[in-house]
Amino acid sequence: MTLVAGEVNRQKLSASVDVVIVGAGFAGMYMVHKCHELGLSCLAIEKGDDVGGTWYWNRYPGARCDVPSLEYSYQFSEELQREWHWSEKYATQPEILRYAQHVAERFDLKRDMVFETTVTHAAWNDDTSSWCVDTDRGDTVHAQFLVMATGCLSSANKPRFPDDETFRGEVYHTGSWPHDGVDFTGKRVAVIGTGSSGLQSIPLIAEQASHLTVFQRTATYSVPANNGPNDADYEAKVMADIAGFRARNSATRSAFGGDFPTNEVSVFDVDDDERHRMLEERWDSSGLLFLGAFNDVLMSDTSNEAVAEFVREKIRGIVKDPVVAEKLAPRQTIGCKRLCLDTNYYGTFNRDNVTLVDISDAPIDRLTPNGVVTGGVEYEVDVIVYATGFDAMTGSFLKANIHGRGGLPLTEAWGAGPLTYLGLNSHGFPNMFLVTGPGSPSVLTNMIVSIEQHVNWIGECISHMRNNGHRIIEAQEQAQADWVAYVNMIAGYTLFPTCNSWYLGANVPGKPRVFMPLLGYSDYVARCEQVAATGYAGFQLSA
Ligand code: N01
Repeated sequence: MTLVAGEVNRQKLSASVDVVIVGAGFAGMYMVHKCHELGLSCLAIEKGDDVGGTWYWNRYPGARCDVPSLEYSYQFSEELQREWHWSEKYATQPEILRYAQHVAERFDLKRDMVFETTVTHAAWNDDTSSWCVDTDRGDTVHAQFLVMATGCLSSANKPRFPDDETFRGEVYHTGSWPHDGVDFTGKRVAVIGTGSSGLQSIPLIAEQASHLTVFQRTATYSVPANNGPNDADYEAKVMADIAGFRARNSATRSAFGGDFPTNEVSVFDVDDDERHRMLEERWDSSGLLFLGAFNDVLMSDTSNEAVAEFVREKIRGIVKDPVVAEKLAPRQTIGCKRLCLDTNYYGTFNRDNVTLVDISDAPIDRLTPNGVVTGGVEYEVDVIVYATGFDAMTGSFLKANIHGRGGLPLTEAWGAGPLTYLGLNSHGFPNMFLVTGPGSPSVLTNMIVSIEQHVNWIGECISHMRNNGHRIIEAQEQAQADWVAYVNMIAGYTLFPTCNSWYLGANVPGKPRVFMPLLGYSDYVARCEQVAATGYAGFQLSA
């Protein structure tokens, strides 16, 4: 057990602090730092045995970030930015985890963290105006503020299949990977799921396994990562004006890629040759910003289809077997589900030891002791890898068993979908802040930028409360209703609601179908600043 924080911190679990923070990923870490800056006592409670959050759990082969490493890092400390060097354009999971550990050591964050501890219940007490937080170790800690820094993609979605308990082989989920890794050498492996995690792991598993069978329910659009070592000249240029670089990125809709803005031209403003040239240019170098080749890709069906067909043609060019290529060619709106970045994903299906099983029409019927049955065929395997994603954005909040005013369970308050104001607080849950909660741009942005913006806002809000004699803050019901309507209205202008994405909760059976993130980072930041500047309009502040 690596209880680096030591038993001293454990004693705090029976005490009172100003702020309890749930989670020690990038959000929880920065929240601890913010509390230190503001002189607030705090305690972060983390299930894992170290910091890192999503990068602690997702250790599957090939795991790496799809936002360029020079952007996927904290910006609160100039020194930190200058002293850390990323080795590749897109950082690997181990390197990002090392970065998280470095930050925790450098800013002495672990002195206010406890590990290997799970929050099992959090309840607001109206009499004391404080939160009472219980853990699986039997501790209870009291705090004025509860900050949920649990991450948007941290509650694994592991679908159940009939007779799945009978399978005799090894079973893994990409979002909860063994720390010692998995050796697939000589094994027959099944991967279920072809989202980002599947696409990153499939090429590497195929290199090791004796045979890999990929079960695909929905084909996925992916563009080449074109990864490689970080260019030292480019890094030097960025560092020469790091503040300007960060400001340009923060001024965009997604909080990254400020130096490669969306071309302000529609797909059909240019002729076929020019369109093709522009898409080729982005295909070769832009990663997720491929979709920024034109400004209406996610606004117009016909524009979207032109771009989608370009990618399908690429797939047909890469995959030698035309039947397999057609199965891999997605049909839904491009960008509606998160676009993926890959290294040799489609090409992996040219290997003799890889089979693609399309389960779009015939779902997995059941598991047997020896493998997976679909369409009446049993595929015998030694290992099953679930790359089936997450109960995104709400899963980890709801799992924490939170009860607000009058004992109101969060599961009930959010029964028809998450309700928040600014994605930061929910009516009925005073003094509870959500970091990158539903209703904020979160997963549609560079997450670290959004995390810092939220933590900064929360820190300023707490300071304001302290300076003005307020003890309680809570979103007003009407402001929250208006905000939820606004988030939906913005999504409704786009093609985002047209497919079964996890943004809509459509990947989890029974989850309410609601578009959860807000589109548009820079406008959102302006709104948050305006709310703060007008004395926290839309919130009820009381003594
Ligand atoms: O999960 P996903 P993920 N039977 O939900 C399939 C971030 N991320 O872990 O599309 C059969 O995207 C499901 O099928 P369908 C990133 O934001 C980032 O890959 O629902 N199949 C889908 O193919 C990403 O978007 C990085 O029809 C089932 C797959 O499982 C998010 O995390 C890396 C099924 C799940 O795909 C989630 O990615 C990794 C069932 N019952 C992740 N249930 C980078 O930074 C689900 N599926 C690069």
